Amino acid sequence: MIWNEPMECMSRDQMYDLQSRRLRNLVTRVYHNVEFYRKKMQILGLEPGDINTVDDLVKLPFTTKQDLRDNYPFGLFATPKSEVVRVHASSGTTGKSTVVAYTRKDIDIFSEVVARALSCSGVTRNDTIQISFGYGLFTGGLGIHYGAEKLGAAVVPASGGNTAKQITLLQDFGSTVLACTPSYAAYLAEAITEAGINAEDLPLRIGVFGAEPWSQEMKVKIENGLKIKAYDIYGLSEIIGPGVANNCDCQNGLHIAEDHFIPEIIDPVTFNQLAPGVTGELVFTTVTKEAMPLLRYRTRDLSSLDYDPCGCGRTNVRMAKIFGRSDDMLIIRGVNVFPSQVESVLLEIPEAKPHYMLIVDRKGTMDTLEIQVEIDEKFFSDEIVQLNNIRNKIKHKVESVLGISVIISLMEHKTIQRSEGKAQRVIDKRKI
Ligand code: DLL
Repeated sequence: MIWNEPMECMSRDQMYDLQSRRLRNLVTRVYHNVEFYRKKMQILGLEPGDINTVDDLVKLPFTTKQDLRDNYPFGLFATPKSEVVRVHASSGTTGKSTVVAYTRKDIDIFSEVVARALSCSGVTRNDTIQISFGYGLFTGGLGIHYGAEKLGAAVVPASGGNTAKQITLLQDFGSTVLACTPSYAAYLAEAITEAGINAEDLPLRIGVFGAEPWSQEMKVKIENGLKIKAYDIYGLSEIIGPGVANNCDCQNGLHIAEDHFIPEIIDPVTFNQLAPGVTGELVFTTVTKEAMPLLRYRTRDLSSLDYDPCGCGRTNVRMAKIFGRSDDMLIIRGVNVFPSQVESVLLEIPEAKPHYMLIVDRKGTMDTLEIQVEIDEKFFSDEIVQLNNIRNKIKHKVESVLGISVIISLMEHKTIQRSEGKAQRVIDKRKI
């Protein structure tokens, strides 16, 4: 079902007009209400009247995570604090966390875009959705919660962790939809099998997974393990949280809620806009948010845009599945390596389980990449020859894709830490 047909299926011309109108309104609001934006625009010699259509976006300054940090906690608010009804924050592995805020209308928009995203994944009011994203400052739990309620589904607010309890809830409450990170879904699939439960006996039918990059091969492993159809939900706290974009049944990219978030793809070095189909950094301008709207926010996520009509009937632009962030990219002996590339190769190998770690180090002047990967118990053996064969097979495949030599360490069942939220899959000892 298409949740909001007028907004999701309008003509491209109508979308252009709507976005342009909303953009004009946004620029006027931030110019008058946020000193940070007024100053940035003044430096560029810009006044609100200079921005008339979406084509004028390129004149506007970018906003970065550093800008949010510099204005920590509340410096970018565009409304009085009394209008704010909720705040979220991202933990941030480096530096201070970034804070985001919502007015009541912002929460309505958040719920609306999540309801759309869930509908896009085939979720209906007849479903029971188990939300195993963390509840708290992270936007995953509460964000999906409000959207699922708006849709009318029955919400089981399980939050993250406590895997035994999650399985009991899946069984006893008959959850038909699971929302969590893909790495946790892979862990749950394994735990269900270990508990002697046949996934086919569970009513679960749909998975809504996101908050971290995951490969097509990981999707297949999870779908087979849980006997469900999996959908990709994308978002980031700075823009609103989950629900910025979602796959439809055609599974050919994620439709962006572009009446609220205008996307651009830029070259991260020249900052020029890139044409549809070309991969670059995703940038969003939030045209309807009240408390903390952002102009041209640089996400660091790498994707491309596709404006071609989609078989599902939605006309909203699609972004390609994110394969990584520019800051996730490892440079090993001068070669660019994305963890998701390694994941794709590993999970094509039947003996490999979806649990792995990349350990980057430096011996002398030489970078090294060790890939630790768990092997399915069925294939683990006391015979060194057999293990060597598996190791060589993996090494050969990975090296032919990455173009650099790697060290493969086969790991026994459960020796790699399982994740309940976003997985941490890289240890770069060069930085320690
Ligand atoms: O992860 C919001 C979210 C919650 C999205 C639940 C989906 C589901 P942050 O913690 O601010 O917000 O992290 C945002 O996570 O810039 C991407 O790098 C990454 N990310 C989010 N969704 C996806 C996805 C939430 N579907 C950052 N595929 C983003 C790949 C994703 N990466």
